[in-house]
Amino acid sequence: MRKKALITGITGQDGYYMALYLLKKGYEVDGMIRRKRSNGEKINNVNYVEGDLTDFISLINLAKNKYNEIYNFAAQSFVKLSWEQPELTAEVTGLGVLRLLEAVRQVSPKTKIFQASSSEMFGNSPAPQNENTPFKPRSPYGISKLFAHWTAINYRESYGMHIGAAIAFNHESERRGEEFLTRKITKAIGEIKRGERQYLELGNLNAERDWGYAPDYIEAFYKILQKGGDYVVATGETHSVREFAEKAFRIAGLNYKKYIKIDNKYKRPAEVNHLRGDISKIRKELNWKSKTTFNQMIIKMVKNDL
Ligand code: NDP
Ligand code: GDR
Repeated sequence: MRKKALITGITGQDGYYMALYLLKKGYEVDGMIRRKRSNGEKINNVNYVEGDLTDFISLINLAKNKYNEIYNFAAQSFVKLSWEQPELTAEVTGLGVLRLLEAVRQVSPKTKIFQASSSEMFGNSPAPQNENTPFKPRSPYGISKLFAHWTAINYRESYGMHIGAAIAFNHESERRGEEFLTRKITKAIGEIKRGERQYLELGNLNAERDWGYAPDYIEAFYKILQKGGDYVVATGETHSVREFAEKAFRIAGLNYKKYIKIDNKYKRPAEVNHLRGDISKIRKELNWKSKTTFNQMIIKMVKNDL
């Protein structure tokens, strides 16, 4: 019999790639959306179902479908916004996960659940960060993700539920939301090239991130769910915001220094300065490492937006 999976956050970057991945493996895929819209982009062969992480009743009703697997990508995922909307962020990104786990526990406790945890939970803990690095989140988003992460661990330990969590470092793609740094840059490059804008305003250029390519990470997420447990998913390399901008503009034949202006409104009240994942565990236990290099990823993203 075909396995049946539910993907929350299907309208986001990771939900999209996970849907394609599971369909290719022969799964029956339900995608949770907040509200059905006739004009929204639809993925062929995904069955869209309504639900919201802030609404327990909708989650209970969905859990009654007794999915083999649930991939939880839904979240208020934009770190900067989490200072402006901390309560909403805690409600969705934190408590939302508790609701989902509890709904599954009550009506379908054998369902395997994947939780998308985040390197933002590490804050400024020294790099390289691995599964044993202390969590010191520095944003309402990071705090909410940490609540969700510990709740997932607690449901595993208290009720024996099968839960896999990726402590995922930044991953990007042509489908990355336009508010996030990498896509904001590549989209602006396209607009500058077409003469639609003259410059790009950014915040802190010195922050360093371990940026990987989202489609590579989907395979890791799938493997993590099959096995259960907590795994760092990263590339093991770090680059600064400045370096990303410099490379991306150069690929388009431009010098970033001529186009970037600093606007303090894009700076955060507290920054996570340096993230670099230690992927020893996932490499050894699940035989996974990312394939696409930093340069290859930037080229794909810039070309897509030109
Ligand atoms: P996106 O921001 O692209 O997608 C977020 C998704 O969550 C959207 O589909 C959105 O739906 C949905 N959503 C928001 N609020 C609710 C709600 N109340 N109920 C149900 N759905 C909701 O995120 P990504 O694809 O980039 O990331 C996927 C997950 O992985 C997120 O949980 C994120 O925090 C986490 N993560 C991401 C990393 C990354 O680098 N991309 C790294 C580490 C963790 P709608 O269209 O209706 O708004
Ligand atoms: P991040 O991603 O906060 O790491 O969270 P984002 O792309 O928003 O920021 C990356 C770094 O770039 C700096 N920065 C800017 N960021 C944005 N968005 N816009 C700007 O203008 C700008 N200028 C500089 C930021 O300060 C930061 O240091 C992402 C999300 O996907 C989370 O959901 C996920 O959990 C983490 O990655 C891991």
